[in-house]
Amino acid sequence: MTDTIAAIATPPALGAIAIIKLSGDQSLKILQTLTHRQHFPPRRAILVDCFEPSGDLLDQALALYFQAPHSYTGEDVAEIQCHGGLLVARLILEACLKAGARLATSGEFSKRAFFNGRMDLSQIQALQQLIESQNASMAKAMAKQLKGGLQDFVQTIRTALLELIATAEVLIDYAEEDLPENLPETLRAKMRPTLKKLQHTLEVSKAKQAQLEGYTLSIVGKPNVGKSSLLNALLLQERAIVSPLAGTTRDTIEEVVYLNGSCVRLVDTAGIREGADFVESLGIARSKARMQESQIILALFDLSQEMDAQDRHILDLLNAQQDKTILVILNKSDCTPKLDTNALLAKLPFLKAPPLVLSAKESPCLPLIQEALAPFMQTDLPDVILPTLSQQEALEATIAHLQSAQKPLKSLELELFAYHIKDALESLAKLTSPYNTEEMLGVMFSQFCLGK
Ligand SMILES: Nc1nc2c(ncn2[C@@H]2O[C@H](COP(=O)(O)OP(=O)(O)OP(=O)(O)O)[C@@H](O)[C@H]2O)c(=O)[nH]1
Ligand SMILES: [Mg+2]
Repeated sequence: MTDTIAAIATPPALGAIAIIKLSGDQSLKILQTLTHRQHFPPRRAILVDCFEPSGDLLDQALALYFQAPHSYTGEDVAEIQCHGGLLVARLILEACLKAGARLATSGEFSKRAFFNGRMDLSQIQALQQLIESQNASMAKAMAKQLKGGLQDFVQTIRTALLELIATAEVLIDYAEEDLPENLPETLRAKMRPTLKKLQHTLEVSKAKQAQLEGYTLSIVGKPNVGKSSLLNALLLQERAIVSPLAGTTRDTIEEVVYLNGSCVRLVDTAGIREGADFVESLGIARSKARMQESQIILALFDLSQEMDAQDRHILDLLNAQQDKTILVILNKSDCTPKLDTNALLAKLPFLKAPPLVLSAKESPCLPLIQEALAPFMQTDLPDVILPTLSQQEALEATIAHLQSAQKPLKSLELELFAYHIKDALESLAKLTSPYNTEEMLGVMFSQFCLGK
């Protein structure tokens, strides 16, 4: 990979600056060609003029040169920060291409960083998740991981497993009567904290997936309870049509809001009722589907009306969604109350949050709902979180191998025990590096003094 790649690193939109990046052996030479300037001390911002090959001036810019291996990719890297806009950066990029660079493919800078050992796989993945993250605390966790948090985690587990193998291997050749008493229990006890740690990390990683992807919150209820009014109140704008006619909203309406530090997809749904016409029924089917896909449900009931069959139908639907965060909202608190709220809540004994009494018309809905949902949108994240499915699978495999290792312990088959632990090590290595596990194990074992 000795060719030099170039790309515009900033989004194609109007902004104050745009950045063109170069990486590869020719980076400095291309920079010199473009700027008609020879001297670029590394890691210094230099004010330069950028010229087209024809000699026409393109822009005044800041240029930075990073000498290999002290750069993001580990190669010679140059950056040109020019004025933002749709055209200037493109023209500078074209000039770079004419001067000998090749257009980079997506992710190619990071790929080079990986192959040059500047970042391991976990850091690349953390970087990707950091860019994609929809929520502030997840972004922080990923930034930590980018600095090597996952590597430290893997290293700690690896050391613990290597110790287990060492203990087992020393004893493999011993006659059974010479083995220490309670050996299976000793080894199992040694293994327990590691296994617990892995299981906890897996659980948390799966549970926090929603925080990475952003929550979906659906507003459900029978027709006319004020769902669209609540959506508008939360968006602080008249997004959905509100009317006293039951069945006003016929399709789902979705908007993204920023709630408790997370991007939340807010879904207003068609009021759920029996006996609706064909089109409304299609809308109702969508309401139910969106409700099932949500992590959080705002279930609306009308305080100004007595409970009816439609409300009871909603209660049945909620009963089938007990694993979700359900916030019951008793709306129209500005009207004379007729709803028997005790009877209603008795049908929902599994609720984790107390019901919220409000008026979508008159209450400050956004702060009220934000506060009510805060405990369910916890933003404290552990040091290590595995955001990708392949990492979660690697961890699951590690746990499975450790569990398999427990069986041969009973019959004191130490060789088989060590074999499973080695498998666990191999799966564990996939968290940070997808290949070369064989070689890595070789190095690790050579550092480890068996029989000590
Ligand atoms: N008094 C009072 N009226 C409300 C309140 N919230 C909504 N309404 C009224 O209730 C009626 C229905 O409101 P919508 O927001 O359209 O109700 P919806 O649940 O979206 O209804 P569908 O889309 O038909 O399912 C409208 O006339 C609203 O003005 C409230 O808190 N107090
Ligand atoms: Mg509506």
